Formats: sequence, C-alpha cells, structure tokens
Amino acid sequence: MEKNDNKKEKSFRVDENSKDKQLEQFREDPKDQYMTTDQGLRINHTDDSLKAGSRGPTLMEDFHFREKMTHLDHESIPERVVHARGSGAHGFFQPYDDSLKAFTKAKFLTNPNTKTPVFVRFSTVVGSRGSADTVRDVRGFATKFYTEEGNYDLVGNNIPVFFIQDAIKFPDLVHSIKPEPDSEMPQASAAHDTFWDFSSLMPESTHMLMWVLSDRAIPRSFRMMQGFGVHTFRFINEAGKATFVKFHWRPTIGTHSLVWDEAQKLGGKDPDWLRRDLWEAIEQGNYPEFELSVQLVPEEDEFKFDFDLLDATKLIPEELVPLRPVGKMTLNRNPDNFFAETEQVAFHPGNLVPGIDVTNDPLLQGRLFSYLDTQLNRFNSSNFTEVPINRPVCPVHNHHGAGFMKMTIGKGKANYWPNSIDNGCPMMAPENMGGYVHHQEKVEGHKIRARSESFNDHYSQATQFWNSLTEPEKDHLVSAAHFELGKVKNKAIRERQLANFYKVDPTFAALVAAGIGVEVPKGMDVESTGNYEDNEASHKMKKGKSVSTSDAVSMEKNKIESAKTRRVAILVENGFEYNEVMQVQEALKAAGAQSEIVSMLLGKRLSSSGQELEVDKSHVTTGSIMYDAVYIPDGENSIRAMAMKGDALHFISEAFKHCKTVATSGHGIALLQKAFVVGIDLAEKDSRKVMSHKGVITAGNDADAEEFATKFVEAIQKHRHWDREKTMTPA
Ligand code: HDE
Repeated sequence: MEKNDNKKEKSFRVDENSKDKQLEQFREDPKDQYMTTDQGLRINHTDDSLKAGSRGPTLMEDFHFREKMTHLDHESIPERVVHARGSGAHGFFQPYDDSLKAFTKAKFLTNPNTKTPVFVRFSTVVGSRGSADTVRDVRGFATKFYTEEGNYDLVGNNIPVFFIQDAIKFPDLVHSIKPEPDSEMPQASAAHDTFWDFSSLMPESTHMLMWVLSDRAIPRSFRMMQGFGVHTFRFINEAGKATFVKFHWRPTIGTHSLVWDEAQKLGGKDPDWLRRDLWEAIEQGNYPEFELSVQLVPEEDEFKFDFDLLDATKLIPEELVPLRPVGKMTLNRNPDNFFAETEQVAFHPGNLVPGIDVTNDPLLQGRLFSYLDTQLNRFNSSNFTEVPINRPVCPVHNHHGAGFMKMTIGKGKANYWPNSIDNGCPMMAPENMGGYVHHQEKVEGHKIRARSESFNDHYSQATQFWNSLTEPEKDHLVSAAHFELGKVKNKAIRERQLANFYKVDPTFAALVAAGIGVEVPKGMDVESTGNYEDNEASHKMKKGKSVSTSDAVSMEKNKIESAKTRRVAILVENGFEYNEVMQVQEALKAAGAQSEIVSMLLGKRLSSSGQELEVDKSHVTTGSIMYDAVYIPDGENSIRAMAMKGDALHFISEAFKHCKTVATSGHGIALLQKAFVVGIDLAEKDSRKVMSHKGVITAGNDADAEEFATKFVEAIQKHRHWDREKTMTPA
C-alpha cells in the first residue's frame, strides 16, 4: 500500500551542514555548566568518597563514587581486529559536474550543487590502538558519505591491490601478520617469521608485497597519500546499464613518503606523528583535499584484459584506462570527541546507494559478510547504526526492533510487514523513488570450492610495478626487503620468498639475496624452493590488454611539487642574523610552508642586531625527523654555539641523510662541513653566489637574499633529494 508521503520524502535535501546540525543535538558542551550525575543531579564534591569518618571505610551508599567508577570500568570497547589505530576528520564532497550521469544515477556523484557531508577515517592495519603511526603498513582510507539517499561507504586503502584473492584467506593473512600467538611480538610489524612464512607460500601476495615494501607503506602524511577502492565495483545508470568502476583518491598536494630510518625514529619520538599532522593541518585551516577519480570499463570489455577484473591482486593500469576526475573532498573539521566519532564510526563496503553496486570479486563478497559481523562484536548490539556518527542524514524507517541500546523511539503498532494497522507503513520505495534495486546479473555454475583460472598469474603486475619505479624507489624497496626478511629467523622462509621474488625479476631477487644471507637458488624449480607453481605457469601473460610498465604507479614520476604545509626548522642560538630570518620566513609563508624556531632550550634568543625571537621547540622536544627542511641563518656567534653542540650537528646531518633540503649562509657553510654534509661542493669562493646543489642551498655573505629564499623554496617543493642518497653520512 502506498501512502501519500512521497512529497515529503522527495523534497529531502542534504548539504554539508546537515550532518553537523544533526550531530549538534547530541553534542554536550560543559562550558558554564554544573557537573551532574547521569541523572542530572548536581554534584557538589568529587574529590573524596563518602566515608564513615575521614579516616574510615568508604560507604556503599556513595552513588556518585559508584557511578563514576562504573563508567571508567566500562570505558572501552573491543578494538578493531584490523585497522585498530585510526584518525578521523569531517568534511564534504562535491562533484565537479554532472558528466557521470551517463554511467551512474548516484546523486552525490552527479549533482555539482550538492556538498555531501563525509567522515573519513585513516588507519594503520596491523598495530593495536596505541601503536605508532609511522610503521611500515598499508593505510586504511575509509570514507562515509552521508548522502540524501543513505550512507555510502567507500572503504579503501592507500594501496590499489590486496594480498589475497579470496576472503576465506583473510583470517590466515591476519593471523600471520599480527603479533605471533605465543609471544605477542612484534607489535605493528610484518617483519617476522609467521607473516613471511604465510606470504611466501601464497604467491598471489607477491604484487601487494612489492607495494608494501615500497615507500607507499610509510606515508609522510595522511594528507599526502592516495586512496583506492581496490575492488572493481559497478556503476548503474538511470537506464539500468552497468559499467565497471574502480575508485581513486589523489591528494592535491601530492603523494609523498617518509624514509624508513625517519619512520622508525618518529615511532619513538612522536608515535602520533600522522594523527598530529592531520589534526594540526585542519586546526590551522590547511584543509586536506583529495580528488576523486574513476576508471570506467564498459561491461562488454570485461574480458579484454590480461587479468581478471574480479581479481583484487590486480590493478587496471592507468595507461589502459585513464583516470576520470569526478570531484573533490575537503576535510575541514576535527572530531569533537575521539571515542564518540573516530572509534565508534562503523564502515561497511555493503553500504551502497542507488547507482553503485558490487561485483563478484570473491574478496569483496567476503567483506560484505565481515563488516557487519565485526561491528556486532565491537558494539555488542545491532543498534550501532543509531550512534550519531553512523546515523544517515536522510530519514530511516524500518521494523528492526529492540536490542541493546535502542536509541530511537519508534511510534505505531505494526512492527512487521505487510501490515494494515499502520496503513502499510513504512512502505516500499519504487525504483524511481530511490528504492535500491540490485543489478540483474546472470549467474550460473556448479557449486564448487575453487578459484577461477583467470586468477592464476601472480607475477606479471609485480614485475610491472618493479619495472615502473625510479632507481631511488627501487633502492628503497630492496632495503625494505633487507629489513623485513632480515628479521625472519627461519632461513628456509627467506629462501622461499626469494624464489617468489626471482619470478618478479632476477635482478631484484639478487639484490635482495645479497642482504638477507641467502643465495639465489639455482634452477628455481619446485624441488629446490617449495611447493608452488613453476615460473611458466604462474607468470604467463595472457592475450588481453597489458602493459609492461605503468608510470602511474611511481610516486616519483608523478610528483606534485609544492611547499604547502611543509615544516621547516630554523636553527638559531644567540647572535643569529635577524633580517635574514625575517626574509626567509616571509618567503616560506608565501609558499604556504610553516617554520619553527628551534634552539637548544626554550625561551628567547637574541639576534646580532639586538632583536629577540621566541623559541618554538627545543632540541630536547623535537628533532630533524619532524621537519621537511632545515635552515641555519648566518650569525657568527650563533653558528659557533651550534658547532660546539652535538644536538645541532646531529640535527643537520640527520636531515641531510634523509635527503631533506638544507639551507644556510655565510658562517653556516662551515657548520655544514662540520655536520658531515658531504658530496656537495660547499667551497664556493664567490661571496655573491647562491649555490643550489642536490637540495643543499648555500649563500655567500654578499649574496642576494631573495634569490636565496627562492632557491630554498624551490628545493623544498621537490620533497626529497634522492640523488644525494648514496653519498649520505651516518647520522
Ligand atoms: Fe577490511 N576489515 N577486510 N579491507 N578494512 C575491517 O571492519 C575485511 C580489506 C578496510 O576505519 C574490519 O570495522 C575482510 C580490503 C579499512 O573503521 C573487518 C577482508 C580493504 C578498514 C574487515 C578485508 C579493506 C577495514 C575490522 C578481506 C581495502 C577500517 C574493523 C576479504 C579495499 C575501517 C571493521 C575503519 C576494517 C574485514 C580486506 C579496507 C574485520 C574480511 C581489500 C579501511 O570487518
């Protein structure tokens, strides 16, 4: 039975403020308020429990004490089994135009006038909630779009492929990569025997392993990493026509990574590095922005590739199917409460809206079961969807009944369908009123526990990835393999993994072998290396479309040169050149970079011309690893003081080692030499010259300050100067 409610439903509209308004009714601001019990009773003393005499026992009747303690005892819920550590942010998404209408009827992707509110949660996968941010790991990139047609979740990662092809292997994968079951070690790391044991026995993981060993797995910032939907999904247009689609997020300030040594040190010095970076950027108004793009493949082309579109260990090379920009997401508000929002947000790849549907990718199919199931474990109730952060902004009406923590108060008598008592409400929505209709796909086959042969090639795209990297990127990947496999105690596992790497590329395997104490096994056959398919069968290129290299996968080849939000340390002691600092600071600000004054101790430092500068950070609380570039202004006394102190010298040589931009002038040039900045010609005699060499900028006493500042900013925009990596000094 239809009810004449249609008009009301139709006129429903969402904009970025609507989620905020909705959250407003749940927000509590304790400002200018009395503290109360949960019942609203005002509390007049919370520092002592109620006792029989001031030295006597605490009384059971102390309801305030009991309530306060009970809350603490129950303050945690189970952390996520994977992606436990995360950071969230609110924002909005807006499409550029309506051109996707030809492919999808999803309104939030096709109406350029709608700003759809979003909540994004970035995460690491393996570590516990309290683990460090900068570990080598995949990063989760999950977005909840609060659309007018219901919540749509794009639950992706910062790597476009996955370790396994079928969800039934996920529990094995997760067990192997998590800390080992007897010792609960190591925390937040894949560098141990069980993980490499499993993955060396699972050749299908090879492509993903190449990405995980690459710099992608140690992002410089959540704001500087790509996101991928990974699976092939389906768009459905108004006419019911389907098109295969892959989703991509690209940060507008470019994709950049840390170096491994830096990542490890940050884990100790600031385990919250990525969380803090995201939080501070939003507080400062440097809103992270990501462009959403899609790759579209007509249904007729499903079998035209040399890989299977349903295989999540494969990407579609952008050279074959270019990215088509759709719109932009801006993250502009930090959560008010970490637990209520970031911890309680519950994603599900099965949260779909009309115009988007799933495919038969067996990894995706398994996820459709797991995400709801895991929330039940976390929340102990199916009513987690009523928690404010998970609530859609459009109306929700159904007959789901009671259960722990039911929040909404349903009216009416009929809690079943069909009913006549409540006029058949809530009613079914026809397709033209936004009712979700699953895409009709003809499926037939024998019931069989097997994998499609089209999933058999485990190495071609791993080879393609290796072939597409620049030399520095390859060097980093090999060093990462030295670290990860170097931690594996069992030599047979190292050998078996090496055999898989041999199938990717013999040179790559030899480079890895040289660092992990094993030989490249001769013959690479089944007898010598273990039980897996031979090279021919598992590496064959089929007859479809393919490319042997794909520049799009290299971060270096796609670098966006920008100094925006880059952090620059200005090292000073008493006697620094004030005017020089002012000029450089101005140039940095104009380029969107941020500078901080770093000195031995906090307090004020006096310049050679009598002005004072407040120190932002001391060497005790910071380090070069927390900056993208270093600048040491001239000033004889300032430089002399630094030359006597290990901290400043270490700061400079470490920044140099991590291939960051280092700039100085006048007396500072000698300081660079003392800090083991080598392989650079620092001995320029012409005092009017500004030298820019492999990211080291030096200016003589009479050089042009503007030229110096410009070259400094240009060098920062390049992110890192890998060409000097091989001449690095120990730090
Ligand atoms: Fe997840 N994944 N996953 N995953 N995943 C979870 O759900 C799972 C996979 C991803 O910030 C869990 O709510 C299975 C691929 C993100 O809250 C769990 C399989 C991709 C997040 C789960 C995969 C992801 C999760 C744990 C293989 C990229 C964090 C907590 C079939 C496309 C979301 C939770 C957040 C979280 C299951 C593989 C992304 C257990 C079974 C591939 C970003 O349900």
